[in-house]
Amino acid sequence: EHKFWSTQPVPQLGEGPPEEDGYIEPSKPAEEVRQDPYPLPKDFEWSIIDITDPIQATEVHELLSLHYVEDGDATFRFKYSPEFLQWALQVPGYSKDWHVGVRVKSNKKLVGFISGVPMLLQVRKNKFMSAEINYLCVHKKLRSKRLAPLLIKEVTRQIHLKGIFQAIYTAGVVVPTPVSTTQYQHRNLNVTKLIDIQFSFVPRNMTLARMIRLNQLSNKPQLPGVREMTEKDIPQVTELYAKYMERFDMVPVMDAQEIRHQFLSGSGRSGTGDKWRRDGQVVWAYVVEDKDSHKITDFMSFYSLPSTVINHTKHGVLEAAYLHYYASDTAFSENADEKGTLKERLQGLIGDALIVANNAQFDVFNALTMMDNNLFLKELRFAVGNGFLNFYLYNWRTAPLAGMKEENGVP
Ligand code: YNC
Ligand code: MG
Repeated sequence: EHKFWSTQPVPQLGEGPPEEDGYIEPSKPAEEVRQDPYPLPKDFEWSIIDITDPIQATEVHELLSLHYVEDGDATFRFKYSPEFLQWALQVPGYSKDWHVGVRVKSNKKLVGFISGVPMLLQVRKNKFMSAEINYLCVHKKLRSKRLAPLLIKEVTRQIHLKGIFQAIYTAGVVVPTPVSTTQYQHRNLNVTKLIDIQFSFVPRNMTLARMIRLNQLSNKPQLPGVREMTEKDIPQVTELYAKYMERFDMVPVMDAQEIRHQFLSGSGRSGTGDKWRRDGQVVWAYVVEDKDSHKITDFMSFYSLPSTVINHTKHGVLEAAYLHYYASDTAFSENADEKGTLKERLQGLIGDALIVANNAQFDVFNALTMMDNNLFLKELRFAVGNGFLNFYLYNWRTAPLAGMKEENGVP
């Protein structure tokens, strides 16, 4: 069935849960890793991409803009900006060698890509270095020629050469074997445009006017003490992130430098301009500061990932914000009662994310059915989409992970 995946160190479909968590095949010393690149068909060549170079970042952007992930009926296609790709691929400790391109030999055109970045991952009781794999893409004219397995094997080789033998990745498609499956949820912001481009529909027994009114948001964030995150917040956010993430079974472990990168980098931050949006801004991060103690009690963030609206005359782009990390000390603070339950608190916190995103002119706010998101998705008027996102681990066995925290048992 799966000619490629059946040869790889991943749990095969139908395999039961393991007795114990652990690797599938052992690590090996760098000398025992294959030293030369896998051979490509004769018209193509490997090309390590220098993503710091704006020209090469633009080449990857252009490949993905035309050939990357589309929704089920080919109405929308992700349009990652060059700034986004630079942000996502230049995480602290990244290796240029893990940004692997395929070019046409004769004219050097970029026709294939895959990337890895390092990530310290905690899966249940185990913490290990891994590579996060993303942006696997092959030009539409070169599909079904088994180039994808070559890209995967080549990036795997590069990662092995750096002494890392586990990976994490997500995909809309099902291959052997998801460790967790989540669904996209969408919160309409610009209702009129979303209806125009047939992203959303006016339900029976509803009018456009009523739909607009129901989705109306305040013009300013509501939680007392909410403000944009700054450099000074990094130590407290790092600590709050670590503590909050203990609630979940699979999480990236981040030090202060990585927290800075995730929340305070991405172009446009140092620029002046619009309070809610700056040119080329990729990520938005807000904290809540307690007015008496000046402690950071909560934070939330989202990033900008537009999609091309395929074949639409009026609207070329869907401006989408995606929920990134968030945390609240309500989950474990002793006087949590004063602030209400975690459910109430997250509704306020993510509600403010919606307000900030709306002010920054996003059309829609997306989230996945994971983490504590079931505590606010329905109340904040998110609606289930038709896209799934499967999570995968390479060379690591663990029992299936729950998509979301159960509502029961949450303080
Ligand atoms: C996919 N998305 O099953 P079998 S997500 C994994 N993830 O193998 P060919 C995929 N495997 O079943 P095409 C996959 N898509 O025969 C396909 N496959 O064993 C498998 N689309 O290869 C597939 N981007 O070259 C089959 O297929 C084999 O020409 C077929 O190319 C596929 O980034 C693709 O959706 C996806 O650009 C490149 O369709 C192409 O169709 C395309 O004949 C649009 O390949 C864009 C798109 C994928 C987004 C993503 C995560 C990728 C993870 C890859 C796996 C990483 C493993 C860990 C490596 C590091 C290990 C360490 C240490
Ligand atoms: Mg192919």
